[in-house]
Amino acid sequence: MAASLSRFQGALVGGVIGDCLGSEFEALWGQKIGIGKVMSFIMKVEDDYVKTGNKKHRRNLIEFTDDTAMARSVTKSLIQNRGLHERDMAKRFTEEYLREPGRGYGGSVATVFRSLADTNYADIYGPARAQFDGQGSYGNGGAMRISPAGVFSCRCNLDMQKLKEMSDKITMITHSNIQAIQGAFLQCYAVQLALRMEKLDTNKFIDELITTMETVEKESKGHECDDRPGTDVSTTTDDAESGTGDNKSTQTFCHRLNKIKEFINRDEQPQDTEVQTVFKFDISALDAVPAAIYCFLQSTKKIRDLEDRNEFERTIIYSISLGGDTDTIASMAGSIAGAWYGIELIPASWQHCSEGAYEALKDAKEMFNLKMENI
Ligand code: F2R
Ligand code: MG
Ligand code: MG
Ligand code: MG
Repeated sequence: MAASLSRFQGALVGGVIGDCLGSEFEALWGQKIGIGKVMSFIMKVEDDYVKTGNKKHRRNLIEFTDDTAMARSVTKSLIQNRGLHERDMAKRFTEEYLREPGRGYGGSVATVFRSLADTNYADIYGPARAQFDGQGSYGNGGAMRISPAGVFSCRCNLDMQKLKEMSDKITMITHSNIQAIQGAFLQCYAVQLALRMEKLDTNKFIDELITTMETVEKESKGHECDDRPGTDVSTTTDDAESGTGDNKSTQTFCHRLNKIKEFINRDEQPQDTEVQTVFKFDISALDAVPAAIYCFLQSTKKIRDLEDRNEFERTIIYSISLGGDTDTIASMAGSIAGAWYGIELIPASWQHCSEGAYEALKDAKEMFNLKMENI
């Protein structure tokens, strides 16, 4: 079944809202946030909307960050070119960064943009490959912007393999590390799946992600999807050293996805500390993407202290409350939730206060109305 306009809009606007609202808490690394603090902030946003209504000049517009800046480039490039045009995409990322470098970009990705501009885009993928002494960035910057590609894929019926090719190419413009590439694909595929699934079945959803990532991780040499001790799948810090009890065998997307399945099938909502220990909510793609998927799926059920909030609202508030990379995780969870529930579940007040939400609404319509025969 073809996805509706409402779900296209939900996916793109949901991503912007998560970024804007989550960015208020992004700087609080290591601090406990919790539902109470997020709710105080959300209630101020909603109160402000009641006072200012639909006035054209919004008083407290919350600015979007790099997540939305880059996602917008993905959206606009795919629309303009009716598909992937790597040079155009790289140019949009770079020009956007050079126009507004203060949007809270990752610590190292600016090097890629400067190098692309300095070399006049001679080698689109070269600068990213050179990052971190040739290891490439494992940051979540590829995943945080990829959702529009998942939406676009529903317009031109891309199968899994073609979607992966597109996602990989968009990601590799800035991120060449295998974890960043796989994490971006997982996010992209989750958005596509949310858009095309007719019935809300969380176990079917997570099972399809697990099956898909088993294939993806098996195909990547040295990244087998199993828990054999010693499987060398990580270029991040071995968590055994950091006292979390993890080891390299847990550093796969499949391992995290299976944890999600276990968590969402419990009778009781897991304690925050347990969730944070397993998913970490960090800046790496391996931590952030499963964290976002978990928040979305757990929020299909009631969340403690959020009994009077709808499923989309729960997804965003719960994601932010768990701390860490709040803008990015809420943005990715927001895209999946928006794709699943549609624009109707996104409060008008949240859209009103978030810079870029109305533009995302328009972009989604444009993408939805693309003529199939031209693609
Ligand atoms: N940068 C942030 N948040 C920090 C606070 C911003 C604040 N508002 C401000 O303005 O100062 N958020 C944004 O960055 C994340 C996406 O990052 P991206 O695009 O992946 O960037 P980068 O630079 O490639 O990687 C991020 C950091 O990860 C570490 N790292 C990555 N790969 C590594 C490797 N192979 N070896 C060692 N370290 C590696 C580095 O510390 C990088 O700087 C999103 O959260 C977005 O919201
Ligand atoms: Mg950001
Ligand atoms: Mg950094
Ligand atoms: Mg972030």
